[in-house]
Amino acid sequence: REYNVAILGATGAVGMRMVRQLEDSTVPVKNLKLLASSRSAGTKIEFKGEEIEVEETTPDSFEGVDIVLASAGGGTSKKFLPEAVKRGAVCIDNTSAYRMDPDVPLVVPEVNVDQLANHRGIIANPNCSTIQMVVALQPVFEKFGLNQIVVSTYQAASGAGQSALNEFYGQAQDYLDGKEMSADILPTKGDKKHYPLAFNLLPQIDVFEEDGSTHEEWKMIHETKKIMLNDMDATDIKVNATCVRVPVAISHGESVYFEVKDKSATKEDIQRVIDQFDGAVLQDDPDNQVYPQPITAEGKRSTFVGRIRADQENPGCFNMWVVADNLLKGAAWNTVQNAEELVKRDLVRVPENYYHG
Ligand code: A2P
Ligand code: 11C
Repeated sequence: REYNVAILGATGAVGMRMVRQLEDSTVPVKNLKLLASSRSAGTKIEFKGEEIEVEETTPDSFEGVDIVLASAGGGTSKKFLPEAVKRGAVCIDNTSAYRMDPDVPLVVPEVNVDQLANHRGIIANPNCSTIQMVVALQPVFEKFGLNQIVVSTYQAASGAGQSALNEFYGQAQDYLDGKEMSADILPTKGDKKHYPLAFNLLPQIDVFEEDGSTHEEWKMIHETKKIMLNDMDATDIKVNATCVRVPVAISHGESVYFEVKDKSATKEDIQRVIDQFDGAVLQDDPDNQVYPQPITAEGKRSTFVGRIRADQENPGCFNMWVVADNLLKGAAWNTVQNAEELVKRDLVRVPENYYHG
């Protein structure tokens, strides 16, 4: 069987990569529709040697579509995905719009691919910083159990979209030219003040919650629990996050500190289970200065792990450093990978009790 696929947000930083990841995937594509807003209707994008014209999205755009890959912002997903499901399309949504909905599986294939079978028309793709952390931790969790996770992130500008990345490049250029840097987007479009990222660090990703955490930190806590424990409020694993935007274009870094249940686990055990896990690549050789870096992770589908150390003062506790391309494993690839898994499992169909919103 071949599938009619639509990419919603095809002109964005993630959408453009979805086109490339789909081109290089096992999903048999009969026809590809590229959807965006009226701003970019008429733009042409190449897919498998053919130029495809970008169309303005309307509810009827989804007529005859089997699979939708969406990354055009939460509001756009809320507006159009129920329309797509109603018309028989299975949607994989890279926005945060449906992630915490109990009727929507939140899937990282290496961790909880079985959840795909429960879909009712919408599958959610987690936040980029959550995805790479759970890929690195899942083999540890499976073998040794986990009590708690404390993570600090070093997140790239591209996580905030193509326009934020362009703003960051402009700031760097202005700084080097001796001009004053301006900021209109970062740290986040949704807040009142804006600060330059170039030659700076911004300890704010997304808006603030009442308790002083940012929404990005909230997502890392609750998405991790939903993916690893199938319950967004589970207390079996405690999660604590601090999220920071760093002046890097692509690939997020994370310093992850964790405590396992099985205190007999050694550093070598942790290295071995990560090394053997699909989707994770161990780059951990301090003698030869081998460790993951954003510039070497960029363009790759894997999650890279290194700097694994046992905390000498706390038995069963470890540090590690995790890097992945936030636009690929953190977004476009994880979405296309979910589509591949749906196809493999013959799950590209909308059930009768489909998602109504
Ligand atoms: P457009 O190019 O027409 O603005 P990014 O996350 O990199 O900023 O990209 C956002 C993506 O979402 C773009 O493809 C953008 O299209 C698309 N988009 C934004 N708003 C809408 C909308 N209301 N309807 C459809 N697509 C939208
Ligand atoms: C960032 N992690 O780096 C965000 C981007 O919930 O899908 C992804 C937001 C999301 O800004």
